[in-house]
Amino acid sequence: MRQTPDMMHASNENPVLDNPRLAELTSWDAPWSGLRVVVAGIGVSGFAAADTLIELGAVVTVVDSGDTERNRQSADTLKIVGASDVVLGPDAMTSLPDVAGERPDLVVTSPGIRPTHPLLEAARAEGIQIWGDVELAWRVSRRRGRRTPQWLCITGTNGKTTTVGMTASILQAAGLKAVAVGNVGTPILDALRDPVEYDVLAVELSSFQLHWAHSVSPVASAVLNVAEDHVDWHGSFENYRADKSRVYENTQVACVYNAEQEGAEELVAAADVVEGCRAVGFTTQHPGLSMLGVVEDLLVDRAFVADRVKTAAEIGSVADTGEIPTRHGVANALAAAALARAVGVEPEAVRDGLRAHRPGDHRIQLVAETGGVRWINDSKATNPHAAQASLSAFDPVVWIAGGLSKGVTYDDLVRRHAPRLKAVVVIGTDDAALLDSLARLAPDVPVLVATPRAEGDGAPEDGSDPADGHAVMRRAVRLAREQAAPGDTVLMAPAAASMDQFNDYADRGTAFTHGVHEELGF
Ligand code: UMA
Repeated sequence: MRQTPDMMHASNENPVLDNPRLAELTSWDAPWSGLRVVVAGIGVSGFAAADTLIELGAVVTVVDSGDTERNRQSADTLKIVGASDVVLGPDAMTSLPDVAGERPDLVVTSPGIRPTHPLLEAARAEGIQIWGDVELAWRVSRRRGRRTPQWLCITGTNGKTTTVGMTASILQAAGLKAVAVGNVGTPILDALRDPVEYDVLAVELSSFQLHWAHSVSPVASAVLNVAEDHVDWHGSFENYRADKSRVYENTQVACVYNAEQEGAEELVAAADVVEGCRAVGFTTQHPGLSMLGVVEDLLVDRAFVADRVKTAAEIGSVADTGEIPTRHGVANALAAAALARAVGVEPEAVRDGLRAHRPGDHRIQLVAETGGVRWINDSKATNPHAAQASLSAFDPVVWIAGGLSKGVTYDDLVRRHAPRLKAVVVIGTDDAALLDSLARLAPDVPVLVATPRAEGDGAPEDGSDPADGHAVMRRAVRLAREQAAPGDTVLMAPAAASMDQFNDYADRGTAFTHGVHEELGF
C-alpha cells in the first residue's frame, strides 16, 4: 500500500488542492457562505446537496433536464428555502449556467449524469471543480457541537445493498447509533442533518459516486467484487474498475478485499492510505492470516484478534447469513463483519447483527413453493455477475432473463450455466445479445421469448405493447410454468437493467411476484 498522511488526496481529473477557496471547506463550520454552486440534477442526491448548500449559506443554482411533476415540486421547495435559481427542461443543461450573474466556484453533480455531459465538460474546460454529493457530505461531516460519525464505505458490482444493511445491523447490535446510507437510497447528507447524532455511517457507494468523491477518508472500506457493469457510463471496464478502487483512498484502519477474486488485493496495494492502515481479506474458504473466512460451518476472524497466527475468533455461522444461505451471502456477511470489527465491534455483536438482518425485497426472495417448484425473485440481479451468483445456487433452473444490457456481454454467464438450464424465458426489449449468446453457447436449451415481437417497424399484430413489462412478465411466468417440473427452480434473475419495460428493478420484482401469485392462483 502506498501510504500518505495527507488526507486531502487529489484526484487526477479534479485536483482538490489547487483551489484555496475550496480547500478550506472541510467542515460544516467552514466559510461556505457566498460560495457560488451549480447543482446538476434535482433527484434524490441533487435535492439533498442543494438543500444542504442553501442551509450553509451558499448561492445555489439548480439545473435538471427533466421537467417532470416531481422535479417541479422539488424546485418549488428549493426556491422557498432560498435557491438562487432552479431551471428545468431540455435546455437547462446544455451549457454551464452562471450563478447570480457570475461564474460558479463549484459544480455538484448527480451520479446519473455522465462525465461526458456537456455541462460537466464545460466546467472542466473552465477549471471549475466537480464534486458529487458524497464529497460534499464528507466536507460537512465534521460539525461543531455534534458527534462526528465514522464512515465505513462499501462498493462492489453486487451485494452492496445487502452488505451495508448487514453492517448497519451489526453496528446496531453492538449498541452503536448506525444507519445505512448512500446509494442504498438515503443520501449521506440527510443522515448528517438528522437530529440523531450517528456514531457510524455504513455508506454504500456506486462507481458513479466514487468518481466524484475526492477527499473521503473512511475508517474502513471494502470492494466486494468487480465485474463488468455500467460500461456505458464509464466508457470502459478499466475506468469502472478504477473508480471502484477509489473507495480505498485515504482509508484509515482497514482496506477489506475479496481474497477469492483475482487482482482484488492489488487494488488495495495501489491505494494511497493513511499510515498504519491494514489490508484485510475475506474468503468463503479457510482464512489465511489477516483474513475472515469459513471453517466448517463457522464464520471466523483471523484479522482482528490479538494473536493472528495461533488464534481465530468465532463471529457467527453460515446459517446466520440468510434464510437461503448462498456463497455470495456468506462473502457479504464476512465483509460486513470485517468493517464492523475495524471499529471495534465484538464477535457476539457480529453474530447477533447478522441474525437480526432482514434482506431487502427482490434479492433471492422465495415468492412461492408449490407442486415441488420454487419460484425465486432476484430482480436485483441487474448485471451478469449478480445473476451468476444466484444461478450458482440452484439446479435445475428455468431462468427468466433479459432487459437493458448496458453494453455488457452474456457469453461467460451462459457458457458457465448452460448445464443447469432447463429452459430460458427471455424478457426485455433489448434481447439480441442474450439470444445470440444462448443460440451459440446453449444450443440445446429451449428458449422462449415473452416480449411480443414488433412487425417490421410497427407494433405487434395482436396490439400488445412490448414495453408493457407487467404483461410481459405475466406471459413469462406462464411460459416458465409450462417448462418447470417438480424439483426445479424458476429463477427471475435478469442479468440486465429493467428500465425498458419497468420503472426500476423493484417494479420488475413486483410484476414477477404478482404474476406468480395470479398464475398459480394464490
Ligand atoms: N438528470 C439530468 N441529466 C442527465 C441525467 C440525469 O438532468 O444526464 C436528472 C434527471 O432528470 C433526474 C436526476 O438527474 O431528475 C436524477 O439524478 P440521478 O439519476 O443521479 O439519481 P438520484 O435521484 O440523485 O439518485 C442517486 C442514485 N442514482 C443513480 O446512481 C442513477 C441512486 O441510486 C441513489 O440511491 C441516490 O442517488 C442516493 O444516493 C440508484 C441506482 O440505480 C438506486 N444506482 C445504481 C446502481 O445501484 O446500480 C448506480
